[in-house]
Amino acid sequence: MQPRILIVYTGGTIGMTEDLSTGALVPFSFDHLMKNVPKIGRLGFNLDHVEMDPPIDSSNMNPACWARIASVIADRYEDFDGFVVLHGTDTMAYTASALSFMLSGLAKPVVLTGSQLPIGEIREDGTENLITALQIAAARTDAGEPMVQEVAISFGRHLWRGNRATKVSSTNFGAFQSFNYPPLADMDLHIVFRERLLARPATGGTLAAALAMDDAVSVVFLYPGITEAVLRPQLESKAVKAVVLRTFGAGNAPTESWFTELMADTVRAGKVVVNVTQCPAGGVEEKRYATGDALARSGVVSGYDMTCEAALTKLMYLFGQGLTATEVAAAMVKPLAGEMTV
Ligand code: ASN
Repeated sequence: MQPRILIVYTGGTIGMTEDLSTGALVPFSFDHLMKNVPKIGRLGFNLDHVEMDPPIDSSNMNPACWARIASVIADRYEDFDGFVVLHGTDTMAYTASALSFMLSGLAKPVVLTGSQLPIGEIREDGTENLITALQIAAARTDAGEPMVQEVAISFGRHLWRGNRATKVSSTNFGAFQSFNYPPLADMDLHIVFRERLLARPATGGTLAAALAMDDAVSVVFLYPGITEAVLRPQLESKAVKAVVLRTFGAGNAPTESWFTELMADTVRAGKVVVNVTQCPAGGVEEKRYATGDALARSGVVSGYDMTCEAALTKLMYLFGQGLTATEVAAAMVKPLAGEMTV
């Protein structure tokens, strides 16, 4: 039987054209995109599509759009073997992370891809990325099971776990990297899957889509010279229930008393502070330095080796589930969808 794949088109460079009045790239229709990939028919797949109206540059992505993508996948889950989400690269890692939490029990591929140059230009990476993503979504194991049973990003020469990936280049055709988890597949002459690295749902897994995401979450990036006057209003804001604290190195932060007291005050006020390193690779080891230990003692929880994208969307998801701050803090240190190594 032909593989049945649903393409969810959200926008991004892959489907953009030039605005003749400004020369800037703007999102364009799915029909335009398809007209420029005539060889897609040669795959012999049974394709259908859903188009976000209007298609967007992914800088405009938000939790409401994530809920739309997740509900499309959940509503049509039984009708398709796999799902390809076409998405701008700028925030693709956030969407992949969010979907990985929102779609629990996933046992089919959800493959995000996009491109650095629009399909239809003379030189571009979109055609290959789209065709490869479709082939990955259709791939099966020897036992006939879907090869990929998680949310992944297929881009350039690699397939990445979605909630481990991060955008590393605005120009390179290999726009994504996952520093703390190896590629799930390498795409050269052949698509070679690393099967032992692929996630599998817990036994009896049935898909459950959680669409509520709580956006009362923020990111604070530390730097030498940060002051209490700058930081305290951000952490005391009533609009914020939780903060991803981007720390130095192995999870270190200043030990000046104003800082450690502010962290303790924030946690005492019932907020969740998650320690995630600014380093692209490696993670938080709280007890390695006194400067990290001080944070842990003030009640800040470790984000281990999570990306910022994963930590932020995990907080949104957990608060969206209606959990209390104590419950969220406890859940943050446990892997939900392969996003961390504890
Ligand atoms: N600005 C574009 C987007 O994220 C970038 C891209 O897709 N390459 O929608």
